[in-house]
Formats: sequence, C-alpha cells, structure tokens
Amino acid sequence: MAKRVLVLNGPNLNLLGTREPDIYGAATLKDVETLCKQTGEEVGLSVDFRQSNHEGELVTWIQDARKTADAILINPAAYSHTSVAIHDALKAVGLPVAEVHLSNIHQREAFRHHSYVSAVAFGVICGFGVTGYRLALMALADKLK
Ligand code: CA2
Repeated sequence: MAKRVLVLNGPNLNLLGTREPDIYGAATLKDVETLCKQTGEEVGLSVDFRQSNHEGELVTWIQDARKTADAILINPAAYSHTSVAIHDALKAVGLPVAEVHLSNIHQREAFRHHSYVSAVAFGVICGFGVTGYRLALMALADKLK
C-alpha cells in the first residue's frame, strides 16, 4: 500500500501565483498540488495536500497526522520564523518531516534566516521554487522505504 504524506502549506500561500512572482514564481497553489500529486504517483506516495492561514488549524492537522499519515512535508511560510506551537506539534507527532521553502530564506531579511521547524525536520529545502516540493517528496519516498 502507498505510504501517505501530509503536505501542509502555511499562511498566505493561497496567494501563490497572484503576487510577488519575482520571489515565489508564477505557479499557483493548485499547480503545486498537481505537481505533488503527480510526483506522489511516480514515487509511490499518496498525497493529502492542504493550506491554512491559521496556526491552530495547522497544529491540529499535525496532531491528527499521527493516525492518518506516514510523513509530513511542510512549508510553514511565516510561521517558520515564529511558531513554537508548530515546532512542538511536529516533535510530538514523531513522523519524518521535510521542510520546504520556495525562496532562499537565507538570502532574504534576517528575520527569515531562522526556522523553528528546521530543528525537527530531517531535511530542509529552500530556494528551488516549486521543484523543492518535488525534491522533498522524492526524499520522503526514500526515507519511508
Ligand atoms: O519561501 C517560502 O516558501 C516562504 O515559506 C514563504 C513565506 C515566507 O514568509 C517565508 O519566509 C518563506 C510567505 C508565503 C507568502 O506567499 C505569498 C505568495 C504570493 C503573494 C504573497 C505571498
């Protein structure tokens, strides 16, 4: 049976493709979902793709993943840099976590250089745009073998 990956997207990522294409690219979040589902099929993963603008909702989805997923891919967006709650939830659930950022957060403002999620992720990908999601799913498929 295919292993299950919960793909989570944080605040404002619903705006992808509508503004700031120089930073985040031209793809919409729907395009990213299609890419993730296609990649999942190629590497034998089933993908549950979600976005929320609410920290608590993301925390609840992470907690629920204990029963519904084998791994988590997360782009926590701005919560990367602020959320101890998301860090704690990811640590508590104990599943392999891959962290993805579209942009190279280390090339941007200093407040984006630290992520609370990175300490609980087995790998972090940033700066490769939407391809980062594909690379992270490939890495998770290997990890779950
Ligand atoms: O590079 C990334 O993927 C980020 O996680 C994106 C976050 C940002 O706060 C992180 O520092 C890095 C922002 C997501 C907002 O996305 C938008 C997309 C289009 C228009 C406006 C916002």
